[in-house]
Amino acid sequence: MSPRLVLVLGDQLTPTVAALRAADRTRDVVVMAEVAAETDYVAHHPKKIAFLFASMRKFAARLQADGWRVAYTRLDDPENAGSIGAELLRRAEEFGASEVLATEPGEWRLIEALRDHPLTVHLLEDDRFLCTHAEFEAWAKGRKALRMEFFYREMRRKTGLLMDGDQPEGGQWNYDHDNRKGPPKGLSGPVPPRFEPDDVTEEVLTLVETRFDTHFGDLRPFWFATEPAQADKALDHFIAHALPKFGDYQDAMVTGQDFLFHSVLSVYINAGLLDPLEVCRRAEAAYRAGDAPLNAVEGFIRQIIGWREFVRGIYFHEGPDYAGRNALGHSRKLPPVYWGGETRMRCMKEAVGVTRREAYAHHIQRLMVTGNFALLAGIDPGEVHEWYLAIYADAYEWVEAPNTVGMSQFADGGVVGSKPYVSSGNYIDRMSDYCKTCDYGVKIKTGPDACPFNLLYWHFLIRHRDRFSQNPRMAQMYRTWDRMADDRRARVLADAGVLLERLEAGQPV
Ligand code: FAD
Ligand code: DLZ
Ligand code: SF4
Repeated sequence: MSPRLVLVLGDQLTPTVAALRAADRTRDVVVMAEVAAETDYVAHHPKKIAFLFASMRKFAARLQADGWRVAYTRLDDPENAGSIGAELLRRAEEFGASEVLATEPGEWRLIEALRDHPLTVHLLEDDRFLCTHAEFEAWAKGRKALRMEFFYREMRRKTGLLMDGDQPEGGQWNYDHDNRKGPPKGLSGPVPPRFEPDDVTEEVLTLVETRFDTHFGDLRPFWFATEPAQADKALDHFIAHALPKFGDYQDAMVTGQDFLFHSVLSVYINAGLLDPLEVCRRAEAAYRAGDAPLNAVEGFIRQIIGWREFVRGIYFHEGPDYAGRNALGHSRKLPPVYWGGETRMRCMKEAVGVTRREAYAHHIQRLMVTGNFALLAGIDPGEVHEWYLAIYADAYEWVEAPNTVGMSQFADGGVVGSKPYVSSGNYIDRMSDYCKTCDYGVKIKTGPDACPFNLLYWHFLIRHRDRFSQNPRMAQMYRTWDRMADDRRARVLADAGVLLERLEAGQPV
């Protein structure tokens, strides 16, 4: 019997992934490939590429040790065919194979490439998620609006996580109202464990240093886990040191504190080094043992079995055109500040700074700083989407696009969220210490020193008045605007216009 090829992509590094489970190690050949088509379709952060290549190489070695035949192509292999599709063709010829077993990729782009491939590709559903495509469709059917909160309750029931019989632990499904604390002075969180690069990782770092030196982001110091045992240590460390405060300070932002009480586990979960359900079970065990409070553990579990599964469901439910949507018709170019360009805005400097250093920023930095600014300034959501997809180590389209195009930019017209996440500087001031050292004044509402969020907030609401003024959750803001004196309103809009012109001209703000 001729062998079949078993495709394992860079974010499918799970020994029990569907294609490996369906394969026969005495017959089939595992195909893994570092290819330019994947490294360059957006200019990924060098730390992300290094993390994936080092993890892929170690995963391949482990499969070989377990008795699999693995055809692994390195990026600098002279025979490298340059894309996943072309590598499959090359390996098919080499091994006399005509069929491929593949776990469904997390991007429509690759799904379509595999569906249209000249070899016979058997696409198997990726069952590393809690909710299957069929279950999501069944849940979504007949609903006017898809809302995370109701989906999340289904996932709690399905997994039994934090359940007390058929009731939610503690009597409430969601403890978010306890999770909105601003940071007290001097708040600092534990630093996630750092893993010294071994020889395999060092070799990758040298390769990435030479091949991707034009990509935005610092490669070194490189400290990510690149194998499951290390990722497991990172999980243990989070549960012991950060989880207890995760809830309280989930929305907080502090200068120089890159991680606060966040887990920094998405990079490992999304690539397959950690199992999401196991992560949740460990968090629940900490609660049951009395080591972490309910508001923290519920909040954390909600992010994983709620938001993470929900956005994935949306991505596949909405279809291949999703990432290209632009419901608000925004078209401005992404300004240089996103690539580290000069700025007077402390919050943007901090959020872009950690992104450059670590290929990471926590949720509120992504949503309420860089995302909020792009939305208020009317940046083309396609450009915003490409930025997030490129520069975060945890970014793959299935999770990044619904968060960016949907939650953050409202470019899906309200599929993910019922209202846009927009705020003036006030919110950032409440949740961070940034404004204290900013060149702009968060309390200043007009003029050259006015916080840009204050100006652009009103500009956004007014230019989209037709769409949002009837939204019950936004009506209050329109009433506030309507009560302002005419000359004040004219001044705000004129000053916002000046700011937008500066952005348009590529000048720093
Ligand atoms: P924690 O705060 O510790 O949260 C725990 C876990 O919950 C995360 O590891 C992650 O697996 C999950 N999670 C939390 N929020 C979300 C969410 N909204 N959607 C999906 N999973 C979530 N997350 C990604 O994994 N990849 C992305 O490309 C990505 N892009 C984003 C883009 C924008 C504009 C926004 C607003 C959010 C994005 N997120 C993305 C969601 C979230 O910001 C990250 O999952 C989180 O910051 C990862 O850091 P952490 O592991 O420390 O998370
Ligand atoms: C993100 C990425 C990068 C940078 N490089 C590779 C690669 O060389 N080979 C590979 O198999 N996968 C890579 N990936 C991950 C894929 O882009 C990812 O599997 C798809 O985007 C689907 O989620
Ligand atoms: Fe950001 Fe405005 Fe605060 Fe400055 S004043 S840090 S621009 S929110």
